[in-house]
Amino acid sequence: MAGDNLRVDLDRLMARIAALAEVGAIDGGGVCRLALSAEDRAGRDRVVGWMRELGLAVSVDAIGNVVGVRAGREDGPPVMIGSHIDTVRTGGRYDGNLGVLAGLEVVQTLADHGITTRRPIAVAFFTNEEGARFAPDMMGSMVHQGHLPLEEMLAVRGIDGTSVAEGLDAIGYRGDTPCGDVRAHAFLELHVEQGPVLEREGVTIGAVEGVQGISWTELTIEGVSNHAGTTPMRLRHDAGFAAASIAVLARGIANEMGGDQVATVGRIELTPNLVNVIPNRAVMTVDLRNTDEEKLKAAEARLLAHLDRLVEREGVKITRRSLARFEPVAFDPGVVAMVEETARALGHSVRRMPSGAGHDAQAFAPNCPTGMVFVPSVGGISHNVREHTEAPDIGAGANVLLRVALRLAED
Ligand code: HGY
Ligand code: MN
Ligand code: MN
Repeated sequence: MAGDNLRVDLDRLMARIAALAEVGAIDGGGVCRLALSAEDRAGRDRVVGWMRELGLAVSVDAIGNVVGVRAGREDGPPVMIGSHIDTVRTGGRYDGNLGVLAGLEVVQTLADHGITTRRPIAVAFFTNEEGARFAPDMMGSMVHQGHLPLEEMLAVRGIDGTSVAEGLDAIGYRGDTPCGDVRAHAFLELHVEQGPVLEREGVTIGAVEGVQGISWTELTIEGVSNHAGTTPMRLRHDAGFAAASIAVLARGIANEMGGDQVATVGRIELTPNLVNVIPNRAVMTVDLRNTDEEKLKAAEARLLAHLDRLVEREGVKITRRSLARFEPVAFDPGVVAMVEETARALGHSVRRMPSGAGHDAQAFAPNCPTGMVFVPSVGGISHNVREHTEAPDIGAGANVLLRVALRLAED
C-alpha cells in the first residue's frame, strides 16, 4: 500500500511538543493550561498557527472546538485525528498534546511525500477535555458529537465561578461554526497511557479496546461551626469529619471491590478552615470509575448509603451534584485490530487494554469507527509535571497513527 515505508519526522514532532510545552510552562517540566485560561488561548493560537502553516482549512465551533481539514482526492467526512491541549493544573506535556501534534505530524508527513489521501484528513483539538476547571470532562467533544447540549454546557460555571461562555469569549474562541458540523468517517487518538501497564510489561503500543465508566459527584456538606475546645463530641455537627469519613469510605469501596474499581477524592474545601473552629461546610468531589457499568453503579450506591448514615448520625446536611457520568465505551473492533496489526507490522510489541482515563475518542465511538493508540508512561505517572514518554516510543505511536490513518483514509 502507498506509504508502506512512510515514517514521521520524530525530531520535528518532539520540537513541536517542546514548543507547545513552553506555553503555560511550570516548574519541573510540566504545563498548566486550564481550559479557557489565558494560557489555553496562547496554546490554541500556537497550534492554530501550525494548522494554517500546513494549509489546513481551520474552523472554530460554538464551544471552541478547533478542526483543521486537509483536503482529500474526494470530498466527504474526514478521517479525524484529535485530542486536547488543555491540561490539569499540574499537567505534563504529553497528555492530550501528543495526540494533537502527532496529527499535525501525520499531515505534514503526507505533504512532504506528496500524498493526497482519498478521504480528507482532519486534525482537531477539543475544548475542556480535562474537566478540571469546568465539569464534565470531554465537554467539547461530547457537545461536538451530540451527547451534551451546547447551551447547557455554555452555562456551566467552573470552580472559579466563570461560565464556559464567559471563558470562551474571554479567549476569543467562541466560534461561529455549528457544533458537530464536521462528521468524521473515523476517529483516531494517540495518547500516553497515563498508567503503569505498558512499561511494567515492556510493551511499546497499547491497542485500546475502550474507556471505563466515569462517575464524578460534588458533595456540599453543611454542619455547624463551633468551638473546637468547648463543644462536647456528642453535640458536634462536623462537616470536616463527614468529608474525611467519605474519603475513607471511597478508598474502602475500591479496596473491597478490587478489580478495576478506583476511587479518588481530589478536592476538599473546608470552611472556615481554621485550626480551632469545627468546620460548618465542606465541598468535595468523589471520582469513581470501573470498566463494568453494574459495578460502577454498585459503588455509587454504597457511597449514597454512607451519605444517608452520615446525615443521620452527624446531623449534617449533604447536597449532591453530578459533575460527570459516562458509561464504559467500547472502541470499534476493526480499528482496534488495525492498530494491533499495524504495530506488529512496524515491529513493535503491542497489547490490547482498556483506558483508565477518559478521552475525547469516547465521544466519537458511538458515531463512527473509533480507536486509540497508547504509548508507555514512564513510572505510570500522569497529571503530574514528571509525566514522561521516551522519544522512540512517541515515534512508534506516531507511526502507528500515520499508518492506520492512511488505511482508513483510503478504504
Ligand atoms: O479525568 C480524566 O480521565 C481525563 O483526564 N479527563
Ligand atoms: Mn488526556
Ligand atoms: Mn488528563
